[in-house]
Amino acid sequence: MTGFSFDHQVSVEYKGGAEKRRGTTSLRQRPCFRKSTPILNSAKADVFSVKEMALILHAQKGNKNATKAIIAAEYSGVQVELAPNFTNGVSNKTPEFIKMNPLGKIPVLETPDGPIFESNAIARYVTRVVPDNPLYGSSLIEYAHIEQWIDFSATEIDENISKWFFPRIGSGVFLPLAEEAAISQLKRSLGALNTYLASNTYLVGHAVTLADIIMTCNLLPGFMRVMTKSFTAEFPHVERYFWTMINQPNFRKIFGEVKQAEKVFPVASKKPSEPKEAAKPKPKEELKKEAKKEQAKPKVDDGEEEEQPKPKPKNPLDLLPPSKMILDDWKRLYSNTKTNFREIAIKGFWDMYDPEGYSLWFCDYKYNDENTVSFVTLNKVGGFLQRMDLARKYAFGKMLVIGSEPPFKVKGLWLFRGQEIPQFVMDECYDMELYEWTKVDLSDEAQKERVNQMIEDQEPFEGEALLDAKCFK
Ligand SMILES: N[C@@H](CCC(=O)N[C@@H](CS)C(=O)NCC(=O)O)C(=O)O
Repeated sequence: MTGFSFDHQVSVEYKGGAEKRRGTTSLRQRPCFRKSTPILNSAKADVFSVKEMALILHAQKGNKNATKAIIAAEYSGVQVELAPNFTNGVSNKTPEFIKMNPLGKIPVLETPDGPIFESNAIARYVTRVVPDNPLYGSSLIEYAHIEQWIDFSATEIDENISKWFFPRIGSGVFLPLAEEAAISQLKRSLGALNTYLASNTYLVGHAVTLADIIMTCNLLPGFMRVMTKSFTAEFPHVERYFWTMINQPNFRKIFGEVKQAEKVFPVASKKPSEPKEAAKPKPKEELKKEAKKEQAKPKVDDGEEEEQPKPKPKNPLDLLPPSKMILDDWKRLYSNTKTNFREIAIKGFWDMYDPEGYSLWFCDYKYNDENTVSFVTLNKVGGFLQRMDLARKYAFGKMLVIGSEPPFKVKGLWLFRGQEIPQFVMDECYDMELYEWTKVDLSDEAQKERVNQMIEDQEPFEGEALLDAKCFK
């Protein structure tokens, strides 16, 4: 996987004692380190030698994973020096590097007792070089909680941000459904983190620990590349936490000024997920030539096996008994009716409606009191409709943003193929769980009338003005 680097003006090379020794890359050759020094439980002299000498970190400047150890070193007073002239994609493919990390991934830390790979392990080592380092807590339970949040940030935050961001920059295959799933998981994790941070300034105890350093480094690519303000607004405590951490002097020194993404990083032009046009069979000779070319191509350096396109499974909704209602006919009628909407479009809707083949649903946003800013609320609804793109063949929807003053209420009406909300929509569109869903009871005339009013976006709606009405068709 390609690394995330941030641009900053601050050098992360560590000076002090290390400055004089730049150019020497093997700590093992240095006289003040004994081989197999048991650093963690060692006599103080050994610990001091690590503090006085620079540990060599093999990574390019700005590598997000490497910064975990660099910031931990800043807090701990440990010297960490970047290996000179490190070039991503070159230095980490040399036999010397592969000996240190068989995967050839960055970062690697050289210690007097041998190399360490995996950035969290490296950051732990740098922290534990200092006995009783407060970054690692002051009791067994604090230590356990620090480990808990480090694991959470790796598996719930970093993992999902990476699945969102990396395919967009061409590292890995971009698959819209996979992205939706990653975003949905990320939202769930950020929601949990947000709840925790509502009553906690830091992840553990009352000061910065290694858990905060790793969490912040993992959140950084998200905030800088894909998580725009309209996305993070839903997690105000995570926002407050992130900006507090990023503005701590030890972070600022490394990251400089961080700016939040104004738009989600666009997908690189190559779209491997799109089905290719049915190609004519090619002559054998041409196929052979292509196979040769394919072998000669340099492999993408993400270390992953290339995914083979799989035949698309049929959507279960296509297997339902045919319906007399043709969704496109309804959508066309809706779009083309400019006057006498009640008489033409609404009447037409009920004439076409097939209660066996379709179902109608009201939705009600669960967190209306958070809709305090009009454009954020509108963006939220707009994003929802965009993400519903996957259901275009099977759904029609109307979303109302209600009220002339904040907090705005968001309510909607949806027509879905089948008798239930389609499972793939529930699974793939994370917005679904932000709404309360109620099936329309067609035997209740009041509910039918509410359907009419929503389709028509009649104003006032339930006694209030409409800020906006958006249609999904
Ligand atoms: N889990 C590893 C991830 C390391 C990683 O993915 N490194 C990227 C750069 S940030 C890399 O070396 N990519 C090159 C490759 O995949 O060959 C860690 O935290 O250290």
